[in-house]
Order: sequence, then C-alpha cells, then structure tokens
Amino acid sequence: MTRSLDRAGGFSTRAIHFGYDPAEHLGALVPPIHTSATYAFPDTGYGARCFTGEEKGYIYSRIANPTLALLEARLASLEQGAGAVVFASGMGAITATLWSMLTPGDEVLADLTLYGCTFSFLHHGIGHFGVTVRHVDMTDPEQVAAALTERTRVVYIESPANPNMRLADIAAISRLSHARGARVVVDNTYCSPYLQQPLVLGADVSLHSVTKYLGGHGDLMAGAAVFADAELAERVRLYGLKDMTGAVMSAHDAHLVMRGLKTLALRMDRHCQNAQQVAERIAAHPAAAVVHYPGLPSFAQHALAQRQMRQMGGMIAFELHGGLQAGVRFMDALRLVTRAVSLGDAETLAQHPASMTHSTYTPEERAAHGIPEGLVRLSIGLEDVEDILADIGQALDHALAPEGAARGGARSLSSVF
Ligand code: 7XF
Repeated sequence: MTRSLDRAGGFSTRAIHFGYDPAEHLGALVPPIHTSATYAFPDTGYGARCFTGEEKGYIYSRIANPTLALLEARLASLEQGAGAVVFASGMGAITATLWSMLTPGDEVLADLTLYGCTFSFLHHGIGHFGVTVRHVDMTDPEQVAAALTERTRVVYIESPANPNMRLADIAAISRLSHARGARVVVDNTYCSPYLQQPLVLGADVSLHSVTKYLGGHGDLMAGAAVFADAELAERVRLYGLKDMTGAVMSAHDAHLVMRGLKTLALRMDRHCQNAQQVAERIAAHPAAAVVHYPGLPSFAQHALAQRQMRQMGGMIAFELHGGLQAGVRFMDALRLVTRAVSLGDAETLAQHPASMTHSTYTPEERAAHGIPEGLVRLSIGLEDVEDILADIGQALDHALAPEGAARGGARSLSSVF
C-alpha cells in the first residue's frame, strides 16, 4: 500500500499528509502546483471517453485539476465525507451547491440568521427562479419539524450563525429533515472541520468559506463543499461548478490552503483559548450589555455547544449599553484590533454587522432575523492574548458613555454615521 492510500492517522496527521506520497512526485515534500488549464489526450478516442465519463482522466481545470483534487481529498478525509469540491470563494460553494440541489417548485427551509450574501442569494438570487425560501428559528428543532413540507428539499443552517452566534442542533435537525425527505446543508465556516463535523452529526453537506480559518492568513479567497453522498458531490461538480457558476479555485490558492491546513488544529486551539479569555473579559466589563460566546456559561446554548463542538470557537458577538453609538465608540477606539470584515485570520478583527456584513438585509429584516443594530462582532486572532485584552479593555472603557452623550440604543444607522 502506498502512503497516499493510507487513511489512518489523527486530524493533524491527515491535514498534513493525506492523499500524497512524495515518492510519486520526484520526492517533492510539498505537492506540486498544477497550473495547466487543459490536458493532452493521447488519442481522440481517449478524449471522447473522458467526456462521457468512461475514462477518469483530467480534461480541463474547470472540471478537475490534480492540485485541487488533493485538497478535495484532504477536506473529505477531515470531515469524513464521501467527496468534496473546492471553489473560488465561499459564495461559489454555496451558490453552486444550491443551484445543483434545487429546481423550481422546491422549498428551502433556512434558519433565521444567515451571513448577509447567503441571505441575499436565497431571496434575490435563487428565489427569483421559482424556489421558495422560508425561515424558522432553528434553535428550536420543534419549529423545524412543524415547518417541513413535502416541497422542502434543503434545510439550511449556519451554526454558530454569522453574526449572532445562535446554534442549531445539527443531529436533531438532520434526523427530522431526513424523515421528511429533505437534505441538510450546514455552513461550517465558523468552526472549520477541526471544531465541528456536520456530516458525522448527520448532515448531508458541510460548506466552508475557505477564505477564513482553512486558509487562515487572510491572503486568499476560496470555498469548499464536503458531501456525505459522492453522487451529489459529482452533480455539484458537473453542474453547479462546471456549468452554473464556473467558480473554480486557482491551483496557487489550493497550494496556500494546503499550507494553511497543516497548522489548522494549532491555530484553532489558540483562537479558541484567546476568544474564551476575551469573552470573559468583555462579559465582566460594565459597558457590556450582552455577550454571545458559546464558551460562556451564560450562553443560552452552552450545553449544545459542548455536545456539538470540540471547542467553543474564535468568534464573539456583543452589544454594549448605549447600543449602536457605544458600539461605534468601541470600534473607533481600537488600536491593535483591526476594523475589517472577514474572520479566521491571524489578526484580531472587529466589524459592525448592521452596516457591513449584514447590510444586505433591510433594517426591518435585521430586526426580524435577530441582528441588532448595535451588535459588534470580533474574530479573535493569534496575537498574545494580553495585548488583545488590553486593547479591548481600553476600547470598552472608552465606549462607556462619555459625559453628556445620549444613550443611543434606538438610533438608526444614518443618524450615527
Ligand atoms: O465568498 P466568501 O469566501 O467571502 O464566503 C462567504 C461566506 C460564507 N459563509 C459564511 C458563514 C461567511 O461568513 C462568509 C463570508 N463572510 C465574511 C464575513 O462575515 O466577514 C465576508 C465579509 S463581507
């Protein structure tokens, strides 16, 4: 048996070695980057058989590429999937997967809170093509059970949800949904494969913005979908990727993602340790009104988080007394922590969902979907925790309403910016 066929080993061992044997590549320790867009056929018949699927050879890199294939095999191994497909972005993964799973007349049952562009794709993208979208509060599996109909093809979840950290019980919702013939798609971006394994919990598809923890360094855009069913993976590759979106990951980025994967477990351990301390510090500060972090005993779904996630993650959301205006004061006072969207980078990042990542919702939609105007989101990085704590501490002190400042909890965005 060659090393490349050896499926044994723990998470990090597979993240570093899975699917690759240097002996098959001139001894090269690091897998080569195959930049070729197209592949030579030894004769016409071989090329034709590749197109019918009788031969498994490479044809064209929008369909498959050896560097991407190695990353796909690694991701499938890490999440115990039957197959994986990688994409040019997380939105590429989400749109290609949903285009492939849904036809006019079908219904998507989605959790209340979703990342802004996912919400936008459902309502202003695929929703325009005869697919109905309904939202229920998936923190309560009973509401999912009551809402499923014979038209429900896809149940769509983020857990923890971007940006408010609400969790969904993936195992319970998968059981309920499968009993009614629906498939469960989980956006696992906030956890990465290291912290949560949706397919092991019973889901059908695990999606990632690889731009985040998997890449890990804020220097690439990429996405991935891991599937429990190899046939669905193939459909997404040959329809959603090849024909509908063309959202192909570049081989150079696949190389960077594999470099990031080698340290995923180490980085996640540190993100989680740092975030736990930061969440506790914010919760203890008089400026804080509410802190959403699964590792806090005050978190409503703390027990579910402990059951479902290996550790409690690197993301925190909170609201301050004084609402939106206090949140803006906090953000503008930050010195080390960087004001930026995205997450999962080495740098600690702070952003304001209502005016940034979730500005695709109307104010009324944000209110109905659990996204307060004053919510602040932190992606806790890998810096020394004392430095993160010091910066956040001084910014919280600053956010405590200065002399004479109005308490602005109910103010609109336009009156603040
Ligand atoms: O297409 P992308 O690689 O940016 O990934 C889209 C995406 C998908 N799922 C989740 C849970 C996400 O958070 C994202 C991207 N979110 C960034 C953020 O929330 O900061 C995007 C910045 S606008």
